[in-house]
Amino acid sequence: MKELLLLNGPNLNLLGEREPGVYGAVTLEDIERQVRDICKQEGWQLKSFQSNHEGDLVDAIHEARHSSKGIIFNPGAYTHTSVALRDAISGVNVPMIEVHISNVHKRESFRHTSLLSPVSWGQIVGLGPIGYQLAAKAFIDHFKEDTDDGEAK
Ligand code: DHK
Repeated sequence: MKELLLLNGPNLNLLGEREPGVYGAVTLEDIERQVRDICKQEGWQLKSFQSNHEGDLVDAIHEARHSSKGIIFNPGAYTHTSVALRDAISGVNVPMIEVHISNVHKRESFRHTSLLSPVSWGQIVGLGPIGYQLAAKAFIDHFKEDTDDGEAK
């Protein structure tokens, strides 16, 4: 079965209570359920992981190279700082869609730069939590003719 990895970085475990004016009322659990439902309907499997620790996110990206067709990734604040996460994405042959709930370009200038965007397949920014679902649909559509389930041989 084809698999997607839903990866969330620091502070995204607090969705629903964290700055609701910026990030909304939807929790990470809600997002995982919504994305999992889309995957299920299309015969895909979803793996989901959140961490507040950069190295754990690097490890999850490395693991994805054995199993996942694509990575839906909100790196949180690491978007703007992490060479390690950028190198991890560059180092695995798994396309990544970068998702931001808020429109980072309307916010503080330090959020305008993403170290990850140049190594992403695409970005979805500022559409709220539905961005994660749109990313899943984009992957599923992209791989619809692909019969390889992505598992390591
Ligand atoms: C989430 C964060 O935690 C911030 O550090 C980013 C991003 C924006 C978001 O909009 O999902 O700057």
